[in-house]
Amino acid sequence: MTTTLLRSLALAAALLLAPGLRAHAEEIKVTIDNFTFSPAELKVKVGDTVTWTNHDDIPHTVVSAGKFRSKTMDTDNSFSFTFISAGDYKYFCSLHPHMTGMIKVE
Ligand SMILES: [Cu+2]
Repeated sequence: MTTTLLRSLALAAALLLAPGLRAHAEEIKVTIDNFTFSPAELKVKVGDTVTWTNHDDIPHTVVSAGKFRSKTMDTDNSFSFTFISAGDYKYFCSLHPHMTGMIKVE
């Protein structure tokens, strides 16, 4: 067996033993339009980054109590957060608390 092949096998074994580790985390987009987060509920994996972009012509925020808090986003402004632990993250707009969303991180 060649050294290269052995290295490949070792790498494959390491990947199999560490299913939680992924080479490429994803970037997921949530849009804010007409006072609505879309999609309102989202499933992502640990390590993924979610970016919210405000398409309304009035300001909004993205707040998850104790987890993350954006600045006030004017039109076309964005806020990103990388989820490093699993769980359900309910969030809302602090300026319009009836605007709610959920990120499920697994
Ligand atoms: Cu708002």
